[in-house]
Amino acid sequence: MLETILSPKDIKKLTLPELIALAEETRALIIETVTRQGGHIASSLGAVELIIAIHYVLDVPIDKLIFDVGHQAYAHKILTGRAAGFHDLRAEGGVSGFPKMAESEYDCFTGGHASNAISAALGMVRARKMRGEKHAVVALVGDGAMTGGMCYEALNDAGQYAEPMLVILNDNEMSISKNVGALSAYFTGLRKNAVYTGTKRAVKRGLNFIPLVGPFIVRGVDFIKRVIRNALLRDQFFEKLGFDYYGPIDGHDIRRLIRTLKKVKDSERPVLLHVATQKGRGYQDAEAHPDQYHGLAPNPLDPREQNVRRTAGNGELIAGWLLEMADRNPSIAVMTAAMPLGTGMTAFARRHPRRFFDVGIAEEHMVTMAAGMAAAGMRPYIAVYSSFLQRGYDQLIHDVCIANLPVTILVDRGGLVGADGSTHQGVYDLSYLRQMPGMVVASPRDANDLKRMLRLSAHIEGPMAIRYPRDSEDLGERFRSEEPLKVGQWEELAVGRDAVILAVGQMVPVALQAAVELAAHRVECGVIDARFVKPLDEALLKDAAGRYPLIVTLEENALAGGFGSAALECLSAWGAAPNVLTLGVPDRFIEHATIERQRECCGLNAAQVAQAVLGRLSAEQERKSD
Ligand SMILES: Cc1ncc(C[n+]2csc(CCOP(=O)(O)OP(=O)(O)O)c2C)c(N)n1
Repeated sequence: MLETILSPKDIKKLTLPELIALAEETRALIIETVTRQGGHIASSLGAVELIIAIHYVLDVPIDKLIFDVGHQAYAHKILTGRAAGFHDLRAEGGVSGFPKMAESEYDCFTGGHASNAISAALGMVRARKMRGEKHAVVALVGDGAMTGGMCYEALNDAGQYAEPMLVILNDNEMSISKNVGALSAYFTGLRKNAVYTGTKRAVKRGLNFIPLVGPFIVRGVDFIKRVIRNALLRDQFFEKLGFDYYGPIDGHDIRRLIRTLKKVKDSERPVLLHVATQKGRGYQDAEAHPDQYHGLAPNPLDPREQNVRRTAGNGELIAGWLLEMADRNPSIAVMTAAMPLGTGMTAFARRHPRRFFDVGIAEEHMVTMAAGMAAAGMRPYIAVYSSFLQRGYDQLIHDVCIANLPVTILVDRGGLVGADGSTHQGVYDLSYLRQMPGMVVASPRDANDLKRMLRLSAHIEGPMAIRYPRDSEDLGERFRSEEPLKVGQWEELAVGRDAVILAVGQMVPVALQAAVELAAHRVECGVIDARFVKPLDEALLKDAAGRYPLIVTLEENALAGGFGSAALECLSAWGAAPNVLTLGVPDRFIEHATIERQRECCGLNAAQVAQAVLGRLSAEQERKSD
């Protein structure tokens, strides 16, 4: 049937049994594709019927459908003309893992980060009014995303604006892990209310069977139901915010979804429709372990195996060291914004449950909460992905740095991230973190250095960020050391003569490899591990500027404002003018592909770095001979 669905218009022609069959086919395609390509399987499986019903009732793309995060939108992609290309999901040049305006007219807003859909929807509602248009605007938001403060800023604003818009709360009681917080408990309470709704439905069905008078009684019951509903719901949270609340309804019952959506679609007021779904629906393993099946890495083999692999990485290593540090130091506490699994912190949470906090998808709150903790004498560690830490920029400056509080930020997924693509790249952190006075910014070349940085963090009397990728290359015995690190101290790993590469973090192995390749061209290239992006090792930089005719900076971070800029700023302050080549992520968004390919697109693999150095050296030679 999928082959006949070229656009949502084709869905509207289907009968209920056909819609149910379509859901099964869509689900099968998602399972088949994602277990091969990787991606957000459990969230997408939970939203299949909901998305079919939405497309059945609404008229997308005239009506606007905005997905929060967008990781649950695979069925939407499949049903909006992208089924044939779906096999390439998240691969280079293939369908993106998130809604993308550049990819399809059916994706009216680009997604990836959580809790922004209601704001975007309200923007569209206001645009609709100003432009005198008429169409529906729908935001589909998960209960996990509803732990993010932006949702409430938007609801507060939308409620008083009182223009029609529909917020669908897709409640599966899960964020990536079990959802947290008082509001999550409140939603669960509402779901339990469904018993009340279900009882009424059963009574109504029974009454309809009574000859002649039955239907009249039913109408009377409908009236009473409305009265009871209003009485019960009048003091509810969403109603107070200015939204009419409907639900909860079963998010896998297409008939019910269609009926309800038809009812609320033409409402003259803001409506919140609460839909109960099951994460991972239809895929046994994912239903049983929705957290582990939230996102899968590409694997043509067995998804279960990769889940074992999923938790191993720098985050897990850090959690192991940190829990030992916390055994000895009762001031250490760890927090995460809905990412205990991804950041590897579950082991810490198990060992020190009273000193571990999952705050929900609330990075801004988390940073300031850590500041509060530090101000009250604790040593908080924040475990966060680089791209999500962007949410806490002001809080870092205002709440952490100005008071110089000892908050350590474990910046995971620093650098290029692969299949998640442009919304998740961790390539801005070195730039924005190094702007902040007092912040120590460190990035380890391998796991051994990561451990040394973590140890150092315990002795720093101010904020420190340790930035690392999910996995680091093992550089082997030769580069291993247990010696305590000193803030701002770099290390010269290879001495050369013609050029030196100052490399940061995961670029150190690349620099070492590039130096080997350059040696084959009879270029003697030194390598310095610039493990502190702030403060710089000014003494070694000055020394290198005196010894080497060419200084190359190498980072998996935006060139704009990154480590290369820091080195140039320093050199220009001294009035020294050596030949400098800065290599890093260019000034454009890097789309989904493997990390290797993304590196190549940025000119950052070892062969390309070697070529760039050769190019610059020969250009220099030509200039001199002119
Ligand atoms: C700002 C931000 N922080 C963290 C994440 C990582 N993340 C992606 S999905 C998700 C959970 C979302 O839960 P929910 O909205 O309930 O959707 P579900 O997966 O349950 O369908 C999280 C924490 C993110 N995308 N954006």
